[in-house]
Amino acid sequence: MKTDYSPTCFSRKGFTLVEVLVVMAIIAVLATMTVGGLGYYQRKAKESKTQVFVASVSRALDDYRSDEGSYPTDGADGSEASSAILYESLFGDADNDGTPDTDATIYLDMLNPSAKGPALNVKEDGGVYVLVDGFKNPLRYRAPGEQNPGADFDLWSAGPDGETSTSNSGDDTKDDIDNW
Ligand SMILES: [Ca+2]
Ligand SMILES: [Ca+2]
Repeated sequence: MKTDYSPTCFSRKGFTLVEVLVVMAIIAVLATMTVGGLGYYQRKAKESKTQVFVASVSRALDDYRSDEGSYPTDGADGSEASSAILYESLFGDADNDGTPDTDATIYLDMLNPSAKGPALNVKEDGGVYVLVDGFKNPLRYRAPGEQNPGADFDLWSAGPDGETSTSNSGDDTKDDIDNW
C-alpha cells in the first residue's frame, strides 16, 4: 500500500521566521539561566570551602599555640605575605621549600604542596608557598588580632571578589570570609 505524503497531508513545509526567532529566544533565556545558576553554585561551593578551611587553620593555630606558647607573630600583619607565615608555621616548613624541616611539627597535614592530586589550599606564589582560599587568593593573618575583642589573631579570606583591606573596612571587605 502506498502512503499518501502529498502536500495536502502536510500543508506546512517549514517554520516561519517568527517561530524560529521565538525558539531561539527561548533557548537563549534557558542558556542564560543555566550558566547563571552554575556560576552561583560554583561561587557558593568556593565560599563553603573557604569557611571550612578558615576554621581548620584556626584550629591548627590553636594547636600551635598549645605547643609553642604563643601564636606565630613574625610578619603576621594581615598583608598577602602573612599567608606564607601561616604555611610555614602550620606545615613546619620555616624555610619555605615545600617540605617540613627536620623535627618540625606538622599542624595541618593537608598543607603538603607535594601531595598527590591538586593542591587545593597551597599555592606557590613568586617562589613562596602560601595558603590560599577557595578562590585561590592568599589568606590573611594578623597576630595579635584587632577585630575580635580580645582576639589573639585575625584570620580572613578576601572572599569572591579577591579584594580586601588590612583595615577590614570598605566595600572590598563586604564579602570577606573571616573568623570574627
Ligand atoms: Ca623545609
Ligand atoms: Ca572581599
